[in-house]
Amino acid sequence: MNKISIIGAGMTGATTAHWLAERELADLVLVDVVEGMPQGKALDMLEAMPVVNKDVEIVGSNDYAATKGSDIIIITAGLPRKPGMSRDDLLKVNAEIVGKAATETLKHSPDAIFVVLTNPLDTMAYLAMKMTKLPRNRVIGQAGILDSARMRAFVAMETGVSVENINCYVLGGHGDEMVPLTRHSNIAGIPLKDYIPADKLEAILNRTRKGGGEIINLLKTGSAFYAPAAACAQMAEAILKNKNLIVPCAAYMDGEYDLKDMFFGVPVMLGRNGMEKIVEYSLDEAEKAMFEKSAAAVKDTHEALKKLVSF
Ligand code: TXD
Repeated sequence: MNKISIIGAGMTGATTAHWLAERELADLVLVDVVEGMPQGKALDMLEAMPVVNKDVEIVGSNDYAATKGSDIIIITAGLPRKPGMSRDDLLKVNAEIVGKAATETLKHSPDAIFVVLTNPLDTMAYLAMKMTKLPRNRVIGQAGILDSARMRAFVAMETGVSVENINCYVLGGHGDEMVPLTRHSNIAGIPLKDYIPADKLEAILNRTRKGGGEIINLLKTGSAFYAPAAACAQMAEAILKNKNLIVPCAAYMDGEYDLKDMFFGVPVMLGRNGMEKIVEYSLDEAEKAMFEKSAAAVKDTHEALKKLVSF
C-alpha cells in the first residue's frame, strides 16, 4: 500500500485525508503539533472505514517519525493571520513551520514527493524546494485546481450544464491576480465566450478571483477546506497512479513562460515523478500582460521571504 502523510491536521489537512481515504489510495498519517488532535481525527476516520468498506490504515501523531517511508508528503501546516500580525509576520511564522515540516519529513521519506498548500502558497512551495534542495519535479503547490474548480462550478451554476462538460483553466499566482484563461476554457469543446454572454462571463471571472474571500466572509472563522482538500486528493491520485494528468499547479519555473526561479501556477503534467513537465499554452498579448502582473505579485512575496529567511 502507498503511504501519504499530511502535515497539519486542521481543516484542510483532515479533509484531504477524508477524500483520500474514500479513494482507498494509500495508508494515511496525520501529523500536527496539537496533542491528541491528529490521533483523535485519525482514529475517528479509521472507525468510518468499515462503514464505507475501505481498507485504509489511518494514524495520527505529533511526531514526524510516523511519516517514515511516505510516497507523498502533503503540507498544510500553518497559522492563519491574527489581529495585529502583518503579512511579513505571517510569512515568517509559516516559513518556519513549512521549512521545518519539509526538511524533517524528508529525513524519514527520502523519496517522497511534496505537495504544499500552506499560504502564501507559491512562496511556501518555493521555500520547501529551497530548504529541501529537492529537484523541482518533487515539489508542487496546490492552487490552480481549486481556482479552476471554482470557475467550473460558477459556469455550471450559470449554464445548468454538467460540471463534467466544463473545462476551465485558471493559472498564475494564488491570489487576487490569478489568471483565468477564458480563451482556453470551454463547455464540451465550445469556447466559453461563445456559450455565455460577455457580462455574465465577466461576473464569473470576478467571482472566481474573489472565491477564497467569499468563503471566508461566509464562514467568519477559517477559510475554504472542502474544495482545496479535494484538489489536493486529485493531485495525490494523479501522482500515485502515474496518470500524466494535466492540471494547473504551482511549479518551479525555469524559463517556461519567460519566468525563472519562482513558483507560479501553470498547467503541469502530474505522474509518478511528481511534476513530469510544464505544459506551455500559447498566450495572446492580453493574457501575457495578466501573466506578468500576476508574476510580479508572486515575485514580491518571494523577495519578502528572502529577506526573512536564508536558504
Ligand atoms: O489552495 C490553497 N493552497 C489553500 C491554502 C486552500 C486552503 C487553505 N490554504 C492554506 O493552508 C491556509 O491559508 C493555511 O495556510 C493552510 C492551512 O489551512 P487550514 O484551513 O487547514 O488551517 P487550520 O485548520 O488552522 O490548520 C492548520 C493546522 C493546525 O491544526 C495547526 O495546529 C497545524 O496546522 N500546525 C502544525 N502542524 C504540524 N507542524 C507544525 N509545526 C504546525 N504548526 C501549526
